[in-house]
Amino acid sequence: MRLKTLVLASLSAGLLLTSGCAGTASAGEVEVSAKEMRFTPSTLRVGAGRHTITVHNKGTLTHTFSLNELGREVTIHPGKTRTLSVDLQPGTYRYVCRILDHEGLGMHGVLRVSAK
Ligand SMILES: [Cu+2]
Repeated sequence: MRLKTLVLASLSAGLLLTSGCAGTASAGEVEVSAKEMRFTPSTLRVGAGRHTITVHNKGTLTHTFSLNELGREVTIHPGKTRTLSVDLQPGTYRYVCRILDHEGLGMHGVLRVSAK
């Protein structure tokens, strides 16, 4: 599913993008859900540049969304939403939950950033 047009339209309209099952976006908003014990989607694809990653905790435990290589992290309590603004260079970055052994239990994903 190509989201570029939708993302741009959503941004210009000031609407919240609800990407649902899609894990691809070219600019702006990226949405991730955290729930025991996985992130959805577990692969995110974006173009290089500045992005706001919105993380929804739909579970019953506290989780983190941690981009260890970038030294960036948010902690999200159950039922809450946190956002993280990141300036992304092309590359592949792993995101994990750093609570206890959540990563080992499946809370990890990959953020793939392509050159524009
Ligand atoms: Cu967790």
